[in-house]
Amino acid sequence: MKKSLTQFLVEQQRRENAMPAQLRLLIEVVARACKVIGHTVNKGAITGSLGSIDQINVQGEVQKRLDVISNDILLDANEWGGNLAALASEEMEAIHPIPHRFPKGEYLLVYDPIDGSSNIDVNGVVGTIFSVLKAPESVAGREAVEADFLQPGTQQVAAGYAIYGPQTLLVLTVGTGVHAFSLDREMGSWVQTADHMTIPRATREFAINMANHRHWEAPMRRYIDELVAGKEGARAQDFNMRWMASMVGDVHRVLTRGGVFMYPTDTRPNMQNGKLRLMYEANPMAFLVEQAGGMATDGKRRILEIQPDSLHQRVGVVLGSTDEVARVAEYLSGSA
Ligand code: AHM
Ligand code: MG
Repeated sequence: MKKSLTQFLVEQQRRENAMPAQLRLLIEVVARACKVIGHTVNKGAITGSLGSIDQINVQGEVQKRLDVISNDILLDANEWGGNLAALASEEMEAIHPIPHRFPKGEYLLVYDPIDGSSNIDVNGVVGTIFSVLKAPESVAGREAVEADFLQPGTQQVAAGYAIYGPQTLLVLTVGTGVHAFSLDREMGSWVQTADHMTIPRATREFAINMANHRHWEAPMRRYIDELVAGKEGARAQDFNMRWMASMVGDVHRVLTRGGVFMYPTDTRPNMQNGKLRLMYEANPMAFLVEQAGGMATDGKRRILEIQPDSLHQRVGVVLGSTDEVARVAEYLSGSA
């Protein structure tokens, strides 16, 4: 019989430097919520979950109905369980401390309930990204505040994503490699289908939104132009391009067969800090990518070492196969 998520987590708990029981329970609750989100994504128009609602989120983006539904599913599943001191999400401007009627736990959960929202209505790949941090000890005697969340990604104790594609998968790290679990719909359980996923150092595949080419800084344009020039250019080899407009989908491909994924900062006034969010997009993905032997940088700094100064802060992202990520970083830092 294949290993279930529960068995995997119990084994992690029994290791030396074991994962605490509260963290295991928290991951189980998140995984359960992702099953419900996956079910809702799958039902689509049958249950009326597609389309936009008349509401703008903190990022100034029109919220999709599924963004709001999925945010509520994660909130409802997690707030009563006693594992968290607070939650925060792309879809909520402020953090959500655990209400007084529920016991408070030791962890903080940050998530993007539906990443790749523009894919919802076209039946493209979407996912849920999450990151778990330990709350400062002082939180035991007071209400959690945003400052408690502002820890660099190196402090994450778990991170992962659920991907709602042809198969529904949960890809997880608790700092002991990257492991994938497939949702067996008939059984209703997560079954381990990959362990110690690794990203090859070298790749000939890249992912970037080429429509932004004219806005990029010169070093970024140089790097991509060299890839596109293929055999006839400076790299003397052909590269292939993929872009799913869903970070979960694109990063899943990178974890599966290698590649370099980029959403760089650019010269537009609203893009000088990039598009993707540090705390619930870049950090969890950077943790996974590093655990799989890859590299993740904003072009100049290791993403996991960036000290956040606000919950919804954005960051440039270059991640994946080490040889290519290192080359982009060299170009961007002016050392090549
Ligand atoms: P979202 O969280 O609002 O869905 O935005 C993040 C998404 C990423 O999943 C994806 O890599 C990127 O935005 C796509 O951007 P673009 O529409 O510029 O291709
Ligand atoms: Mg989103």
